[in-house]
Amino acid sequence: MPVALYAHRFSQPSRAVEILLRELDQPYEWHEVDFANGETRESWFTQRVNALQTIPAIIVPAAECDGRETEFKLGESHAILRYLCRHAPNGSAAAAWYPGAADAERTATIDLWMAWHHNHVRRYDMFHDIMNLHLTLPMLKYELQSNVLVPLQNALQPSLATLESQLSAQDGGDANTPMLCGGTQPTLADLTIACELYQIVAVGYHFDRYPRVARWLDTMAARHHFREVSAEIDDQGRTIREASGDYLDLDAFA
Ligand SMILES: N[C@@H](CCC(=O)N[C@@H](CS)C(=O)NCC(=O)O)C(=O)O
Repeated sequence: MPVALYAHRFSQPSRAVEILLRELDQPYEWHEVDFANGETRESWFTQRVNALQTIPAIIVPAAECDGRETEFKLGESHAILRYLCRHAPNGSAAAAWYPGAADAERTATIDLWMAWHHNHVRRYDMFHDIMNLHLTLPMLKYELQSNVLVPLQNALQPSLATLESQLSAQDGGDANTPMLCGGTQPTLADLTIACELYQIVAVGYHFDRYPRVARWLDTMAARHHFREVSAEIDDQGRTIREASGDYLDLDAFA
């Protein structure tokens, strides 16, 4: 039996996990969880899947675990991403994303950017409030833009500047786009941060003021599995832009 993935395509950490499973060519059983309507807080989910009440979450059947007689459950996307790389049947593909003991320094650098992701880029996640603005009454939309989205936009700028400077210090060779931890092979750090930023790009925000970030994100988004798993967020972004784009400052990072 394959790994069971509990997730939703509108959830950034869910997309990161699903893209990695595909990149590692690892079969999975898909279970969509309607997190926006509170399904992660229902007792079946809390008891059977993830006591932390969030997606993504995975359940690894006992037969797939190292010597365990019971299934193994795991939440928190970063923990899941690392676990999948450590236990992937295709070890060499996994090592490219997260080398582990084979390269302690590169792994530590990936860990650093993953930790940074949660405290910076994700902390100023705008998509959640863009959705709130999209779903609310027109008379409240300007208020949400100025009271909620502008502070998030401003708080995100230093993180984008940090990413710009990290990328400018990497060498991808003449024709290639460098990745966050050097070279042109993306790692878990690129995956998790790119999934986060991509969802506001899908709405129509662009990062012209941070050209290296823009180029890096384009390169990540052009990957086959990234594109496929992002199809729903692309559609949702387009819908928001068409219906509510006038209320958003889509040039905030231009
Ligand atoms: N730090 C967690 C964040 C997970 C998270 O916030 N998931 C959201 C969807 S993007 C969720 O499940 N929300 C449901 C809720 O808060 O009720 C991770 O990386 O997995």
